[in-house]
Amino acid sequence: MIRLFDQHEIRKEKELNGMWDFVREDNGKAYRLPVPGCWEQHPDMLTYRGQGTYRTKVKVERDTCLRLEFKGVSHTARVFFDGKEATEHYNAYTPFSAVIPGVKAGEHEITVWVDNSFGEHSALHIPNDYYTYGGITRGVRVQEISEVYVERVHFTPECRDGIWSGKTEVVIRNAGSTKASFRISGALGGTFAGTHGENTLEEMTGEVEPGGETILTGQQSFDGITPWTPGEPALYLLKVRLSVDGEVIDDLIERVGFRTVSVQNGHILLNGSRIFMKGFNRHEDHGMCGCAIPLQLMVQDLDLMRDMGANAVRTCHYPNDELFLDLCDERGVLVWEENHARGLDLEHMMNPNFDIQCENCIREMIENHYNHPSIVIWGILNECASETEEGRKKYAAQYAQIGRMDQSRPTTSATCRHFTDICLDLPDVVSFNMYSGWYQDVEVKERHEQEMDWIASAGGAGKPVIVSEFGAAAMYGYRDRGRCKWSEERQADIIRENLEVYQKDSRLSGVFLWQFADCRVTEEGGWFSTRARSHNNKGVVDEYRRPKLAYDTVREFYENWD
Ligand code: ADA
Repeated sequence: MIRLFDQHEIRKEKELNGMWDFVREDNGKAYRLPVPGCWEQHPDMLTYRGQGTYRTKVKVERDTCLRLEFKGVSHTARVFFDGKEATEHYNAYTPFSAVIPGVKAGEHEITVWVDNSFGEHSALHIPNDYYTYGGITRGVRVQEISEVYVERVHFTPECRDGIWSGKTEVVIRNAGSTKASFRISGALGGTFAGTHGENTLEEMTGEVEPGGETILTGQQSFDGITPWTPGEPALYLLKVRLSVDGEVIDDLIERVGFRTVSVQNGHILLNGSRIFMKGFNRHEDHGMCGCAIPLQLMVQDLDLMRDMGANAVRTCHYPNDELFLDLCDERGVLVWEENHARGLDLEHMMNPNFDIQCENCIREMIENHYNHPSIVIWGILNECASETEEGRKKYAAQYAQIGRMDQSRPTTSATCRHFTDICLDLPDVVSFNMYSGWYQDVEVKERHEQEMDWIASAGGAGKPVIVSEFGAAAMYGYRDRGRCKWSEERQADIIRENLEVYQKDSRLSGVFLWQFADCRVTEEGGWFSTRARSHNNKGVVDEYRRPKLAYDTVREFYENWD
């Protein structure tokens, strides 16, 4: 399963999830591997870092134009169709596609060369305090499209005096060789839970040059709308149809929610009402399947977070699988989604590939995830070099890119450059990571007040503030009546001491515990190579989702946060 709802009634598509042929590049050994999946799941490849090639066949019933879509390949892919290169892509965490016109009926081969190696070529996937797996790690689908087709639909809800309206932006592409005139029609139908009367979209017409794209934008009000809120996450299917010469030749269905997000007087507002995010940081990582997490285990994660009283999740430190975002939309979970970057100092940020790899990640994240009502804030550059002038230029450029693409959500970035950060004036929301009681043996409240005073003096005055990370480590199953560090008791104590302070601070707009589950880290290089078990052990559940004592501590606070 790639999405929780069908995205087409006209366009034919087929998921290519299943068993693919795979050959390791280092030793030529052949395997049959599941897609989606991580090659580290196979006992021969537990720590394999390198390259390999996946192969599968597709059968096409009629001459057509094909669109291949990959939701995630870790971390670099080169895609070939019948041996001819169709596209390439860097970054495990964003979707990409290839359009192949003029495909004849019959059987064809799709080949995907995959690389998860580190080096100068990779500015974002580097040895880090999480693991870069290898493989086709998210869903794959093949679609038969017309040469003139719907590339993307973005929906921006607005509310004035209680009347809901929306801007619908439709991108039409032309993979053919002749100019085409087209018509757009559509409707906004029934909520996820039930059915309201259909709101018909106002029709639009346009032309698109061969090899080009045309963007049409419509704005209209809608009747009988139920807003999307955490308590009642009403969703609507937005169906767009494309006609040429009077014939409907393509369509695209998106699922949207009517909600607005804004910042005002130091708070974050959803539909004009203040929200407080009680959240977890969650890596896409699981002891059973690495980063290729299936729906069942995504559901379990959200059930456990909800059981602890959480209402938010931060996709640390990269864009997440859309299937997970679909679940958050349906459950009313608030999402902080961020581009791919963790702890990159200035030397890493000056890698010649850094700017373009970040720019592509942000563009693909927003282009593909724009319509998810659960995403209420865009984050960038977790703990990167925001204390330097050169770093500031890059932060500013990335916030500007987000501003050009999406004015409907606030921005933030989690800093650890305490007292030295020179970028707090740039985002809409200021966020900081603080490990009082774990990395710093300090009095929590005193250190928190110092941080809040500094933020107000260093460009953050009047802005909402989020504690984006706090927590402590514990080895699952290690109990100690002395409550020593690494025991479950001490982890629960430190989390309690932090939550006691944050719960009393009405200035805050959210707290995100580090972290939901233990996750695998990279052994090569860096301070994290000393991590016990080659895992980041700060989860309140371990990598198999077995709860530690802190589970109940978090629940005690999150369930009773007024
Ligand atoms: C940082 C970082 C996290 C994780 C954490 C830790 O705040 O943002 O990714 O590495 O520290 O566990 O030390």
